[in-house]
Amino acid sequence: MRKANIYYYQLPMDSGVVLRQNKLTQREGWIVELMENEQQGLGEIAPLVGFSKETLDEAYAETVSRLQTWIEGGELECHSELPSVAFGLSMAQFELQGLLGKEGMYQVAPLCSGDPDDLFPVLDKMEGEKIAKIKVGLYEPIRDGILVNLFLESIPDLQLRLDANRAWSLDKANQFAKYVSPAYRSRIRYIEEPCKTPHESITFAIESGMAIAWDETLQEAVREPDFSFELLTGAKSIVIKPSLIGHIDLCIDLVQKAQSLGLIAVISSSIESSVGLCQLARFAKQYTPESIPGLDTLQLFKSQLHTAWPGSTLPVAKLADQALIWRQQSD
Ligand code: OSB
Ligand code: MG
Repeated sequence: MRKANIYYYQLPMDSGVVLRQNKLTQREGWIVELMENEQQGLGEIAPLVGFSKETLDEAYAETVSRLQTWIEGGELECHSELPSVAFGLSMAQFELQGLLGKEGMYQVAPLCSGDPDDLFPVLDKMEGEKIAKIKVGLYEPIRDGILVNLFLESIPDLQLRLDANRAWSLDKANQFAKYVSPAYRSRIRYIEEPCKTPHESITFAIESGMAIAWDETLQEAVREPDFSFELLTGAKSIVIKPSLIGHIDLCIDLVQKAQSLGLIAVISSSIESSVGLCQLARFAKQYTPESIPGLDTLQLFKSQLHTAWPGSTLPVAKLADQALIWRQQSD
């Protein structure tokens, strides 16, 4: 017998979370629950406002039609033009089939605001490499350069991932690079999307000698009909956000292509609830055990959902207390 449920969740966020132009005061999405032969699989389908092209309603409509076919005995079609749907359905099926590893990589790269003092206690608890992520490009490049120097100077074994979200012109990116002491540059693992265009970012990488990573460019590239991974090799790393990329088979394929070409793949969050986030930690342990995932986004929530992130002190809301919007079972 097959059973499927779709829950709607709404979780309060820390009031200070700003994403692009939007202030995110709550996060909402769908949790799909599949059951068959005493097995269960969960999937989170949560388009992120400002980042996903699809809306919550579009994702819901597509999800219902896929689940309906599955309940009637057909295949669960997990491929979709809507990345959040492809990710959530494929992950639910992956878990249902027992293919998702049990262990997770819960050691993540801390996302830090502006103060090195906040980072010390977190880094103290990190085993192995100490890697943190800082957003840049929000203020003047000189300020970012000074801040990065300050972090690297005050924490000698720290390495940084920076993320400019395409904020800089080539000129501003070069100004930033100029302000980072040459002695510290090698401790910047990469800058994600430094410039407005991928072309400028590559020019920046060549001119400055600093490594770059693709995030937005990867999301755009995989949607191209004649996508070729080779076009991405100007970067040192790729950041894979499965909710924005799509089917986990595509994510696995990207990880393997990256590894075969000497790029590092970093599994990252699209601010999923702890349901999706814990699955991403398990996925990262399974497929990218060498690279610390970018999953430090639970701290943006006021509550977890269903699955508790190891070590988190946030309260855990029950799935059964969320709105059960749709349910079906086969005869
Ligand atoms: O800019 O990389 C981003 C989360 C949601 C939307 C966009 C971004 C992010 C993150 C996730 O930064 C955390 C990480 O990558 O470490
Ligand atoms: Mg990014």
